[in-house]
Amino acid sequence: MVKKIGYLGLDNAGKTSIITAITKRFGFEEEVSKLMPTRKIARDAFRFLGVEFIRMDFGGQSQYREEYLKYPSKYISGTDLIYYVIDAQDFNRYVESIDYLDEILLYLKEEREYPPICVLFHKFDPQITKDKEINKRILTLKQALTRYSLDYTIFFFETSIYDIKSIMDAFSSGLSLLFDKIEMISQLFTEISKNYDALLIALFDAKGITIGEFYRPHLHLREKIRIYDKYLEVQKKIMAENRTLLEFSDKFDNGDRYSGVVEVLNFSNLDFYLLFIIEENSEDLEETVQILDKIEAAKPQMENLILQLIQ
Ligand SMILES: Nc1nc2c(ncn2[C@@H]2O[C@H](COP(=O)(O)OP(=O)(O)O)[C@@H](O)[C@H]2O)c(=O)[nH]1
Ligand SMILES: [Mg+2]
Repeated sequence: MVKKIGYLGLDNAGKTSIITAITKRFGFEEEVSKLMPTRKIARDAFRFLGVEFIRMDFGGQSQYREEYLKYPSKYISGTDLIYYVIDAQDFNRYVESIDYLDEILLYLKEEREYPPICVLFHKFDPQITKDKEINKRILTLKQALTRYSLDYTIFFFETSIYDIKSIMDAFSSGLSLLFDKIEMISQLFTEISKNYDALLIALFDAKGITIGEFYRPHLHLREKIRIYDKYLEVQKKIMAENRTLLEFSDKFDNGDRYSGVVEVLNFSNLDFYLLFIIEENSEDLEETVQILDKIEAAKPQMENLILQLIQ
């Protein structure tokens, strides 16, 4: 069964930029800077865990919005997952945006359709994440939106195209809602992490969608982003050089070093990328190498879970 994903929100909210960032993951800045307003609905397809998805980017100009709401059964019905994008910087249009969401959900409720809704407070750029005003405004919006949580599973994310991790996290979290057993992967990683004192264990599909992850509690966002950027670099290298494994070592801003390994796993002709990160023991580098080797022992279990997930 093909699943349908809808990106909805006002014009200029950033929907097409988000989709472009997800599709490209690196080097999308130039393309994003040249985007034109989306005309009506732009569709594309992708596969995740063996399932085919149709992604619909609903142009948000008022004339299109009116059209979708006039013929909702033609446009909005049958969506399995909705990403609703709000330009968090555009305070003046918050009300307009909520009204639009309101109408969409009103229609869906009448039809007894209850897709999960991911609300993205977008353009939450790195340099304004600490800004009091925007945080206060977003919080107020979230409070207003909780009224939908009686009927809908609704999740909130702060995203920015200047933080690709925030985009991929929101996307992956949304998709994971459509796969029953997917949380077993993260649970397994939590178990494994106890044996190796890992900083991070993550599994991505070839397109960079997170299938499961474990982070050591209290690992700072700054460090997560640092590791993710490094991962993207390593994945790119693996693909360019046709490798199946790459070990690397890097340091955080505070000087602490970490070591990691990315391994390509292949099941049912699909490639998966396993990322494993530990702190480096500077006195005993041999120990670090041994731990990275030991992660191999956990692979059969992981393989088993992944095979259950692929549809
Ligand atoms: N500051 C900032 N601008 C963004 C971000 N995402 C998109 N934009 C800009 O917002 C504008 C509208 O983006 P677009 O993707 O076309 O919006 P759409 O109408 O919802 O598809 C463009 O000028 C983008 O460059 C973001 O995360 N931060
Ligand atoms: Mg657009």
